[in-house]
Amino acid sequence: MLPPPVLKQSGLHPKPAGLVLQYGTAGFRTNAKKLDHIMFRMGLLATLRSRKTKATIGVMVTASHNPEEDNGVKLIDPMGEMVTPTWEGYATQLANAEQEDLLTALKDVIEKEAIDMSQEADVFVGKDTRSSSASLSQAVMDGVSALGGHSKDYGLVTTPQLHYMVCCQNTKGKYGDATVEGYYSKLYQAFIQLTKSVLNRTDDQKHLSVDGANGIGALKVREMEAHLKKELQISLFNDGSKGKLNHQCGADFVKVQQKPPTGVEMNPGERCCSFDGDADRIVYYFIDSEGQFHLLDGDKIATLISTFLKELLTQAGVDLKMGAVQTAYANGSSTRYLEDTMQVIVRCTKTGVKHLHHAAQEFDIGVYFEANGHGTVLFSKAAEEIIQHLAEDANINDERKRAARMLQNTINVINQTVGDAIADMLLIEAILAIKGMTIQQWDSIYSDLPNRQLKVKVADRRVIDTADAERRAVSPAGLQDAIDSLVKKYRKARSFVRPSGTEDVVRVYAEAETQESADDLAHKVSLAVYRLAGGVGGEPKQL
Ligand code: G16
Repeated sequence: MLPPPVLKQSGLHPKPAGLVLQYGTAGFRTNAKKLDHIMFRMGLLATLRSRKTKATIGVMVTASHNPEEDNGVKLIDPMGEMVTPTWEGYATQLANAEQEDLLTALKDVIEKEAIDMSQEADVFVGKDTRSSSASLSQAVMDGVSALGGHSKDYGLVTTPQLHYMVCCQNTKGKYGDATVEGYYSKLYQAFIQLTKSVLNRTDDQKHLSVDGANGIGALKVREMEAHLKKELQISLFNDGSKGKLNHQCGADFVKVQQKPPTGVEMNPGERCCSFDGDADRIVYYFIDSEGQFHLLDGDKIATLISTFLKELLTQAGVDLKMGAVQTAYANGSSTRYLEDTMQVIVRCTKTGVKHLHHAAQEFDIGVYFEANGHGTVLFSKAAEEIIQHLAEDANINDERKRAARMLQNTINVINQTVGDAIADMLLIEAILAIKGMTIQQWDSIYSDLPNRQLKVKVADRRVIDTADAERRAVSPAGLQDAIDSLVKKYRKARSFVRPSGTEDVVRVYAEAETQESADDLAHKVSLAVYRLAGGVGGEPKQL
């Protein structure tokens, strides 16, 4: 029942005996040298998933924020969302089957899912700019063809662009045109519609500095610039022409280090933003007249977008249930602002957009953002229909109609399949223009509690198990008690630890009333992790 090429082809992409990899926060991710067999096998799996769903599946070769020498793979389900948990399990089984057991592992999935192997299979493949991505994406396509599927190679695209293509294809064009050109034109038109009523914007107001992290986002911003017809004037830095991917730049660096990236010219008060390595995250920042750095992360973005949407809903006179979804990393001030001041329902999920996306689907309008800048807005089908109906209603006043049309354009500018740095950037720029708001005014909506993120190396990070959306460590024994007693020593403090699903580290987060307290707490919690969870490479040092 399995086509003969599978065995032969898999021999060309052999698994190193004994190598075990876990499906992490966003797929498999490790040093690129260990990934050839994984890519081939994910090509096989995507082909099966396509047959099962009778739809096109996406495979993106990227390690996003990780260093250049790493790579990884993200699997995209028919509506552009992350692949379902059951299939993550199959991915792990296939990835870790020894060479001689691969056919059995494949047959097992085929049987469990009752897959009709005569069904057509289509897989869209994309890759980031890493030097290893070309051969690894070829390995994915080899996997697809070994099982008799068809692959379409989109080449260099951002992760969200590939999510978008998959969704367009499976909605038969309803979501948009499944081409890069179609993507730009949908986003651009919505952006222009949103901002067209804002008159007399100066060139300074239209200007934005973008740090492309020396990755795919930089290439795509260049491509899109022509479409923007100077309505947004971008100065692009870290465009990949000389610097190294994600090195001292990019959204993850800026967020974790809480400082500007290298290579970006910053003038006081000017808006700047950073993408990550596959352009699915964005953070904003500026320096003030005293040279102090201000970060506007995913939490501030969620607040800005939620405020905008809530105002439009009121103006349109429509009652839709709006909620915000965050993770444990969300700054305590942002949660308080959303709940107490904005009266928005807030949910907390585990790290990973797949979890946030799922929780956001419970609302008519779900705004989800991780503090690291990964997020988007989801509109339920019913909400979209209500908004469309209002926008076309001849019997409502101009103010309501205008607000309904703005909501429609917001739906069109945002990428509802996944967090998207380019789409989020256009929405943020449009909101700031419409509200006539400077980045300083946006920043002053609420003040972040000082916070610190650290990484601790341990022998096996799986010894740490968490509960309550990763806010409590249930193992190893004694760790949570140690964290609790440390937290009690600081005002307005909170801390948690969790194993990363993309890097071989344990992540530590702490926030407190002052930066000194947050730094001290993070350091002491890191020491507790090191001592109780098998730290390696020397005790963490005081900051
Ligand atoms: C991925 C996920 C994000 C997650 C991040 C860090 O981002 O898509 O949801 O926040 O990894 O995860 P962890 O803390 O488990 O390492 P990206 O942009 O690297 O794909």
